[in-house]
Amino acid sequence: MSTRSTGRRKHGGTAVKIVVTGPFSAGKTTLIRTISEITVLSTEKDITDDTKSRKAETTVAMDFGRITIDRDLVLYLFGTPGQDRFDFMWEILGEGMLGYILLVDNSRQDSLDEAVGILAAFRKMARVPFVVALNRSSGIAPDDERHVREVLALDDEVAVVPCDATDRESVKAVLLALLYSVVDSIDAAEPARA
Ligand SMILES: Nc1nc2c(ncn2[C@@H]2O[C@H](COP(=O)(O)OP(=O)(O)OP(=O)(O)O)[C@@H](O)[C@H]2O)c(=O)[nH]1
Ligand SMILES: [Mg+2]
Repeated sequence: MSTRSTGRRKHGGTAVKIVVTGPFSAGKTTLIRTISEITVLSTEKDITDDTKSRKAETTVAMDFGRITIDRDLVLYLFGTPGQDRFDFMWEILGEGMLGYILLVDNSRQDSLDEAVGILAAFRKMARVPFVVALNRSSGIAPDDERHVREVLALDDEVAVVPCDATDRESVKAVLLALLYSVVDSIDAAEPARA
């Protein structure tokens, strides 16, 4: 499948697709709502199974938001469902993405464990840049980062960044980390001509 596509927009800027994925209740919908300049289209439904004790609603199809970086670049943000009974949506939403954010709830070990399978599915789907954002954390201790890198088997070039999905500046920093990774991957693929 195609792994990277960009759309030219009317005024000449570029629109790219970014996916926000991660385990159940990691904060994906919150992150997109925090940063989006348009009202986020969310498909949340009441939870009826035993995960109800954790929260009332879950994303069943997708979240959709938009953020204009500057006149040349607009990001379309697609949030996935976190529950694996909706995992058929991951591939649909991943089609054509420039890169993705793997959001993990840093306050719960089971969130990191759940992220392993999601990352495996995304890596299989597309070889595009991604960053790991640790939600509900203002900073990351070196030991915590080592642990996350080990559990997710991350290459050195994959950034692991702290995140507060309720804070606009924090979400911006996560998106920037992803955009830097995208630029680095383009530089690596196209070495400067002598
Ligand atoms: N304190 C704090 N709460 C957060 C943060 N991010 C999310 N939450 C809360 O955590 C709960 C889950 O957040 P959601 O945004 O629904 O998580 P999700 O990843 O979209 O969940 P699913 O779609 O069910 O997988 C909500 O009650 C949020 O208000 C955060 O950074 N800090
Ligand atoms: Mg959600």
